[in-house]
Amino acid sequence: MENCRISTGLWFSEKYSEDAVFSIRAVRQHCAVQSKYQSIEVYESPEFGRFLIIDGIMMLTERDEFIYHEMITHVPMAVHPNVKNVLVIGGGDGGTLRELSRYKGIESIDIVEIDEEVIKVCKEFIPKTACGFNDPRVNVYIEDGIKFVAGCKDKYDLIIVDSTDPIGPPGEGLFTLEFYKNCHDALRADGIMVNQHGGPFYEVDIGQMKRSHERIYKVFPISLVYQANIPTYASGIWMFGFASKKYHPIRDMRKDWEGFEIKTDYYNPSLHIGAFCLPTYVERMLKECES
Ligand code: AG3
Repeated sequence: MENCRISTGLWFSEKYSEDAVFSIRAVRQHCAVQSKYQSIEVYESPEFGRFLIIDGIMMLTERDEFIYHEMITHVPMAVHPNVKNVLVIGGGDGGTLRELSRYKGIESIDIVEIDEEVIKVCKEFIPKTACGFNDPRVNVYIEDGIKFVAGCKDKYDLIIVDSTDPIGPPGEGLFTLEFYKNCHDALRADGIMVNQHGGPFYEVDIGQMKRSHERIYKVFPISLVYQANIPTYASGIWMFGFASKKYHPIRDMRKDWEGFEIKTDYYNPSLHIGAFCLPTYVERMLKECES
């Protein structure tokens, strides 16, 4: 069977556990940088286009990044009735900024990225997402997001935590109770926080998902988890946290989102509702964290 054979060449592999890996054939490595914080690589692949790896973990591919960036952005934007000031923590590739920039009503978008190298690399090699930095409403802060939010009170309508995984700095501090409390306080009385929430399948990802939910649940009166199918993240199912002071993600959905006429390839209002319906094994794990 010709199509079952693995050809030789340059393969990028991410280890999902001791016993499972995911591999993508690359035809070229565009860059490999060791910043003060992490290793950053960009490859070119026939199947997924360019892809960004940080510390050996897949951050995005050109082919499926739309799923992650649409879901982390349009879900809260389709709930909050009047988002004017947004804070993005992490997200140095610019994909979340690109999606936010589609909303004319937003007045300012602050992004706090700790690692300037991520922005530089993406501006050079991944313009598909880095174009998000071109919006004049975007203000870039090269700082530690943890410290940045600790200094903000009652300032944002929406905070999007577009972080790496909580394995070592800089990602780790973005999953602590203290950080979530600070995000809560940095939001206005009807603010929403959305975060990258780990995966429900492999052991390391489950740990991240459970810890995140356990802590966010303690801090926000409304704390729900939603999913998206992301082919290049471990197991293909990935979670987002929806934490809110006032609005419920389904009951308070805007009726007029389609009126914005934003062209999406994954998100739509029916899927928005469906994304909060979780598989039983995931629901069960999340329930365990809610005591
Ligand atoms: N933010 C990182 C997602 C982490 C995915 N983790 C994983 N696959 N183990 C994505 C960057 C896109 N803005």
